[in-house]
Amino acid sequence: MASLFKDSAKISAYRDRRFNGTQEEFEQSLLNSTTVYIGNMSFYTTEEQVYELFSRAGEIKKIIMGLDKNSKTPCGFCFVLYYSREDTEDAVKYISGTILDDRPIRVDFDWGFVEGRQWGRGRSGGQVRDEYRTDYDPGRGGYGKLVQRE
Ligand code: GTA
Repeated sequence: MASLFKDSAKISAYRDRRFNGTQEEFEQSLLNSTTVYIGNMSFYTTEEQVYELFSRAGEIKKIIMGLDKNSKTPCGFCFVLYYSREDTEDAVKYISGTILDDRPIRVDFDWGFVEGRQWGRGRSGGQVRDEYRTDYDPGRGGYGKLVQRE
């Protein structure tokens, strides 16, 4: 069956500012990659839970948990690497928006894992979005870091 995901502009709204290449190379990577990014995870979700859910889409090569660069503890995202493109597309199609640890997770195509990408890029060590959040989210450390500093 022909792939439903032919146009990279439509398959991911995220642009990694640290991707070392042209826009065209970035888009090609998204279309061919066998890596997905999982967002909106609880800090308490384990690699075993991720494995259990994402192996429903196909055989997993590797899971890389996203970590706070200061505390080295999970900070609410991860990368799942599959062997096949079909399984990667199935993960985005069928698992995105499903509930893991009481939270709707977001599954996004990713250009590919390289060393260093497992660390949160926010000033406080976690993810950028957790710097600016103004809501109280007990699964992600309470209030956003800027609100906590006020
Ligand atoms: N494939 O959606 C994604 C994605 N995200 C959000 C992060 N990564 C992603 N990969 C894919 N799809 O390896 C990857 C990164 C990195 C790791 C940690 O996860 O490539 P990060 O989340 O700490 O930092 O990354 P990143 O990616 O640099 O964050 P970005 O794009 O600036 O902002 C993320 C969110 O924060 C967005 O929702 C944005 O709207 C919000 N945000 C950013 N700046 C502000 C601001 N000034 N005010 C309010 N909100 C802000």
